[in-house]
Amino acid sequence: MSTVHSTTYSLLRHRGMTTIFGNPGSNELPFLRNFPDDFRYILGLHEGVVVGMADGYALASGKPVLVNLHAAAGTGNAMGALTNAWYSHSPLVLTAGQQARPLIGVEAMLANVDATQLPKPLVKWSYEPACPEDVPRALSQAIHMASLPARGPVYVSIPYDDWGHDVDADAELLVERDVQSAGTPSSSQLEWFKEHLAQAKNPAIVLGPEVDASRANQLAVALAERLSMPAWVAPSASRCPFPTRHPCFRGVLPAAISGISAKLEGHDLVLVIGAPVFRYHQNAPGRYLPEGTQLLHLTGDVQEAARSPMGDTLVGDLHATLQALLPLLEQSDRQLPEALPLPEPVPEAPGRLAPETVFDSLNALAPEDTIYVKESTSTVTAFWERVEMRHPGSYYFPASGGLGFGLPAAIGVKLAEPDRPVVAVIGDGSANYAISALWSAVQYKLPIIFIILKNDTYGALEWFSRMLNVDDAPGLTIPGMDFCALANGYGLEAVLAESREAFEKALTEGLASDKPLLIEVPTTTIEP
Ligand code: TPP
Repeated sequence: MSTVHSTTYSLLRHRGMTTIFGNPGSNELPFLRNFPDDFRYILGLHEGVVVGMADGYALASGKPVLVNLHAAAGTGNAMGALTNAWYSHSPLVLTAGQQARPLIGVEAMLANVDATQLPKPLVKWSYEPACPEDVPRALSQAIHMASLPARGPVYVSIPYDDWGHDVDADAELLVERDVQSAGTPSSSQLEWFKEHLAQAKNPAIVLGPEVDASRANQLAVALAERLSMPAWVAPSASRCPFPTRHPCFRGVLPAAISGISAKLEGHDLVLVIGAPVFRYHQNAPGRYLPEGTQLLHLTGDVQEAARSPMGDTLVGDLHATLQALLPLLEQSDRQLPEALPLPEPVPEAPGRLAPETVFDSLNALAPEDTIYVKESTSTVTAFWERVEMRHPGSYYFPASGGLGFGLPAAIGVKLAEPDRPVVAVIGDGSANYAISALWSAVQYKLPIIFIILKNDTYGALEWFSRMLNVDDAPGLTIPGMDFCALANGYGLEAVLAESREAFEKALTEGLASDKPLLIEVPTTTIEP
């Protein structure tokens, strides 16, 4: 007879979800009993790390991922990381072990009271099965909910006495169920889109993370070339949707209303693909768009579509829509934009390295298919200018700005993409939100290079404090940390690189190694 336990593992196996990220407690042990040989369990030492690793894995693999958390406390620890997973549309199937059913009502230790409320509003769906026999069906629903557009995290709370229950033969029907979505626009919708584009005299294109997630990068390039448009990356970029040395590439739009308006001045049409309109950050009010500019938007997310303050939106599958649209568009006779000039090296001075110098070395030495996981907030602009990214899936940044993503996400990315080099570029502030991820990198023998840019400050906050005229805020400097010692404490090799030569030597050795390496680089502070 099949049980909740055996049916669940069959379901996960059938969906290819054999890598499970977790941090266990007593409520989760019955699920982990007889853990099958064809599954792997990736342990994180804190639930922020667990969700960060799972997020990285889901982003790089494009597949739903099972996460096993411990009751309410584990869920609470995971919530910060969940802000990023929510905004990056990561299909995380979060499960949390619940107390045994008879003990929930009396609020025994580890009862997750009102469990389904706890992760809201950072999940698409939250559920606790009403009876043990419903657990496999609930997990099947969770997997499909997470995977269907717009993708996102879901949550299922499972009482631990459910796992041993028998299920009837029909539970097997769940295992092979397939649920698909289709989203190609109608011919009149395509015609409408085409007409707007054909009439534009000076269009620009703005590309968001969904382009990279749906692997529509080459279609975006073809569209930019077809209409000879400058191509911007949408503000607060969490992925790289467009090759950064392409002649059309213009960089990342600023994350402010007035800043975006200024950059888009002169364009009669702005076509936004696969991004919210827009993901602002600084409060710099102004007109949303320059006078006379029209905005056309394509997204797979109904919420993004509905909440935009301006423009006309088509909700559909990005890849399928672009594929259908391209053959309808004639080649523009406008001149292709000229490629941005390469940035000059910054003069080298004794003392700390400039982050720009670190990025120039990285750009020169890292293989072209390197995947960068970036979480150093003051160096975002410099990084985009200096490090070339050509291939889909080359860049991941916390999608909600919640720190603690970078170190664990790099681990998840490397587990999903073992054949590509993975370099994590992390600020000294950011690194501390999830420092125990280093342990997982060592234990699972993942050759990742962790570069810690140590400027001894919360650099981006120092910049913000100038913007907001707050010149007396405490708590913005973070001196006195030894990242090599921290790394060694988790069993990781580490190098302190205090010159360009030392950094390049360590990087070269790290790239050739089959073990993780941390490189601590004392750096100057720069403007974001
Ligand atoms: N807590 C979380 C979980 N997320 C945040 N974004 C912040 C606090 C606020 N915050 C934004 S940027 C920043 C902080 C603390 C500084 C990060 O410092 P660091 O990683 O050293 O990067 P730098 O800005 O110096 O490049």
